[in-house]
Amino acid sequence: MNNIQDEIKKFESSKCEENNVFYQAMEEVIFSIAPLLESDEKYARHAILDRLVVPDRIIKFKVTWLNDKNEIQVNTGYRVQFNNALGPYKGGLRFHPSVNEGILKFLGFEQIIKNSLTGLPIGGAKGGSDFDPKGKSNFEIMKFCSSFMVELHKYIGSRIDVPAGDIGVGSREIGYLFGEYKKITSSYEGVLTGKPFMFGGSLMRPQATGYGVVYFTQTMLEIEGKESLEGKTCTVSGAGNVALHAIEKLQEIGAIVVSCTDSRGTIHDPRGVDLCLLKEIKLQKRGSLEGYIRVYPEAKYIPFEEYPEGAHAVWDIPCYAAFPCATQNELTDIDAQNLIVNGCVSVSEGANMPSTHKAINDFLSHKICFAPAKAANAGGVIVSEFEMAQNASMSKWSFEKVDEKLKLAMQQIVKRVALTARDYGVEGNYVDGANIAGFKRVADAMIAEGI
Ligand code: NDP
Ligand code: 2IT
Repeated sequence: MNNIQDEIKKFESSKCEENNVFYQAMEEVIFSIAPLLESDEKYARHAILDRLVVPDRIIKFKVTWLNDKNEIQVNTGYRVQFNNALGPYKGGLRFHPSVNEGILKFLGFEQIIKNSLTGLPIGGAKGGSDFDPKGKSNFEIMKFCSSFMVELHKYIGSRIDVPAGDIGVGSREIGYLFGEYKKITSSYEGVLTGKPFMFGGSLMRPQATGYGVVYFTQTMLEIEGKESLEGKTCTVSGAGNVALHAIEKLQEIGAIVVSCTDSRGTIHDPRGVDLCLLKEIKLQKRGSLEGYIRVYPEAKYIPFEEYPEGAHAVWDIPCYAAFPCATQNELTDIDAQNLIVNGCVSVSEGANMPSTHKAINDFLSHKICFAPAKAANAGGVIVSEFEMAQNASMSKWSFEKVDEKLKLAMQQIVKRVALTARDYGVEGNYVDGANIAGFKRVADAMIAEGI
């Protein structure tokens, strides 16, 4: 391996639009780990970077299924098995029309470093399909999931690769996928996590990512000598699994959450959002957030198209702490400037890579406490690993036990990241701290395992 600039040049020359988000994720890691690579030549000698940025394999397959009108539908399915140096491939499945190989490579790459940071024995992977679950009946979801698993089952297993949920994939989809896996293989094993509780799911898996982001933020604010979240105004984006559970925990600890978003618009309710109503609209009815203002006409609904290009209404609301929990690149440099000008003290990423590169640089240069996704949203995969442990030992842990272990794991990640940043001369920079600590563990395992 040559120097960092050569590495970047090499990746630049092979860039294509589909891979933009993958390069964004990769470049961030490469820049962060430069001091580690310079201080220890073994990583170059073992060509770790060259080996780490190429997935072990990418599985791509056709998914054919029948809709409710008995018409044949065709989608593409993927599984990117990125790296299993630390344990079985592990990472979610995303069902969304935007899914392509580049998005799954970015998510799989982030997952390697995230899973490494947890200190648990799990490798990195991601998968999914361009299938759009919106507007589909339960039967259509079931038929799609069955067809998807007819192909995917060949490549997964409780000690091989253990998929879970992500955007568009929750316990309903995991249930159908598990049912089909069991039918094909006759094996009742913990091959997927995020299962419904009644057949092997862990208590608290649905809450884990959202709660974990809040636990991370509490510890980070304490370490950085900032005021706690209690009584503070917080903004959250998204209105799915991660966002709603982040809101739930924030409200439980006494913060006032004044916003959420979905793919069409933003709700701003200065008195604090009504979480029960949000759950009814988004989880039960799977509807649009616009329904919120029919119940609370004094709240504001701002459709996305009504906001200037490149900016988002949710990040223009004054807050103490911001929690982007929807999707990648949903927080731009314009949004970062708005948050900074409005006095925001901390930004914690619940979604994967929600902040653009420029936005992150703005936060870091203004000394905003910035919790990067691969550290802050690790709660989901941590409880997934707890689910694997429960399945393997045929046991069930109580809600309190899982919650306690999750809290401890998140606190340990914050400390690991903060200490690593300090050791490498970038105190307070949790981006570099997370990338260096996550990279180092997986790189050392790769060296010990040989080529
Ligand atoms: P869900 O499908 O439950 O929810 C996604 C939410 O984000 C929905 O409200 C959706 O709106 C909204 N959304 C999706 N795309 C956009 C967009 N382009 N602009 C604005 N809003 C959008 O997914 P999750 O909550 O599980 O995932 C959210 C993020 O968290 C993702 O980045 C995911 O990778 C990450 N993550 C998830 C984990 C998990 O355990 N589930 C673990 C760690 C990270 P609508 O309702 O209109 O579709
Ligand atoms: O991005 C993520 O960490 C997830 N979607 C959860 C992965 C998992 O295996 O639980």
